Order: sequence, then structure tokens, then C-alpha cells
Amino acid sequence: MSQSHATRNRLTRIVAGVGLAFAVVSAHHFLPSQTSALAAEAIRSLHGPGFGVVSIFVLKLGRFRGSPVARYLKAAAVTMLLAVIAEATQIPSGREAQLSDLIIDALGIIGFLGCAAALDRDIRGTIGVPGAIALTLVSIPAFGAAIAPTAWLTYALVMRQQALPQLLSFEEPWERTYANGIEVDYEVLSAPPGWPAGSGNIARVESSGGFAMMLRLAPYPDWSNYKAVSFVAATTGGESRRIELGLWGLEPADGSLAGRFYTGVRIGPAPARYCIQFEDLPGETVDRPFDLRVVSELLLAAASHETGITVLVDDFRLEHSTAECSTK
Ligand SMILES: [Ca+2]
Repeated sequence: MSQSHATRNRLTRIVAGVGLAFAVVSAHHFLPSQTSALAAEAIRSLHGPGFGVVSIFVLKLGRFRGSPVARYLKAAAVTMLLAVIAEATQIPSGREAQLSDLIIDALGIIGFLGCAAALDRDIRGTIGVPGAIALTLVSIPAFGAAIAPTAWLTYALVMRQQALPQLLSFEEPWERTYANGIEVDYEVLSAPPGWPAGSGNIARVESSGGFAMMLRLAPYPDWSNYKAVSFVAATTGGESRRIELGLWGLEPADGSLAGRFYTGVRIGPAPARYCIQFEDLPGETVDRPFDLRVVSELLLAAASHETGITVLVDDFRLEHSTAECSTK
């Protein structure tokens, strides 16, 4: 009776273990299509806390033999092996398996198992109170490092959603998580007196020569409720220059590129608000009709000769109506 009970127990643990391994590998191939680049980053950042939680399951399910310390070390080794296998399965499907992911996985495992071990009476009995204190001192920073990317990206995602319809103001540190320069990162400056979007910060974006991206925003995916995007801009150096505003969209089904749209805007030396109306998009679509539900990126780019182009920009926002847009 007790033997069949033990066998059933063992079988349950094996099934749970196989299920856990399958879930971990599947999670590495899961990327919801209707997500912005920021949300995709937030999902990717779950590596650390994810493997931390998995390591606790492995510890409980594994019921490893040996001393208390050996049980934790075995759980860490098994979870790390699972992390390596999960990363390796990504290679044939084309998603990059990255060493940085494995480092974050390891931090999650060390952080979660370390904290659990420091609270475990059997471990404290083996390594003593000084050992437990040392273990805590190592585990807490690893735990923090493992969960910090998720915490920060979640914060950025919530803040960005609250800031809508403003897309980018250059006032908040979290904006850097989804707005980047490409060749040259943007430089934040104080707005000069009389700047149309009020005081505060603006940014200097540069195209250093050739056709270069100056600013890339990976916004949220559904812009279908809006009519236009606008921003304040001025050239430096007294001349007016033509820049390109691009929108890229991703296919909802598989995340492949669904459409690209570029339009030229001539920016003058006096700061003014420029507005791109979405109803003008279909006529200028590069690939096929552009779907505003799947906007993945907004890009500023410029073609320049040797000298390069520098533009001051601020206050990118989505507009509910084009009337609202033209009055700014
Ligand atoms: Ca600003």
C-alpha cells in the first residue's frame, strides 16, 4: 500500500517535472504578436524571476538526496541545465539565444535559491549563522539584479500608458527605455526661451551623414483611435532641412514587418509644431496599406551629405483630431 503510494508520488513528480521543463522551453518561443517593443522587452526581462521561480519548483519536486547544501546545489545545477537547453532550442527558430539571458537566468537562480536557503533551518544548522548572513549578502543583490529589469520595464510601460497621448517629452528617465538614438544617441537640453511646448527639456538628434536614423520610438501597438502624430522641431544653424518621419508596422499574426511608411517634413529654423496626418498614409505606403493597429516603431531619419543634420525636437504626441493638430 505505502509502496504503491510512493510510486504514485514519484510518478506525479516526474510528470510535474516534465511539464515544468516543457513549460519553460515553450515560454522561450512565446511572443504575443500584438505587443509593442517595450512590452516584448518586459516579457524578455522575465528570464531572471522566471528561472528563480523554476529553481524553487525544481528544489521541491526534485527531492534531491544528500546534505541540505547539496540539495540546493543540485537544484541550481538542474535549473541552469534547463536554462541552457531552453536557450539552445531558440537557435533553430531564429530568435537569438543570448549569453546575457543566461547570466540573468543564473542571477535569478542564485537569488531565489540563495534567499530560500538562508531562510531554511536545515541550511542554517549546517553553515551556521555567519554562513547564513554571508549567503543572504550574496543572494539579495542577485535577487535584486534578477527582478530589476522587469520592475523597471513594467514601471516604464505603466508610465508611458498614463502619459498618452503624449509619446515623448524628454522630461522622464523612463522614456529612454523606448526612445533611442540610432547611430548617435539623443542629447537632452533645456528648452530655449519661447519654445512652443513650454519650458522643460528638449532633445538634439543627429544624422551624422548618409541616410541615418536620428530617433527611434517603439510605441504601443494600436494607433487606430488617433488621427495624427505631431512634434515640435527646429533646425540648428539657420537653414531649413528635410527629414523623414517613418512608421513601421508588424504583422499581427507572426510579428513580421507588415508595412513601412516614410514621409518628408521640411523643418525650419524657428521652432514650430509639425503634424503628420494618418489619412495621408495609404497614398505613400511603401509596401501595402498601412494598418494603424500594428504600429511598432516611429522613426526620424535624414539623408545628409558629409556635414550631417542636427535637429531640436520635443513633445511627440498622438492627436485625436486633425483640427486639434492644425491649431498647434
Ligand atoms: Ca519637453
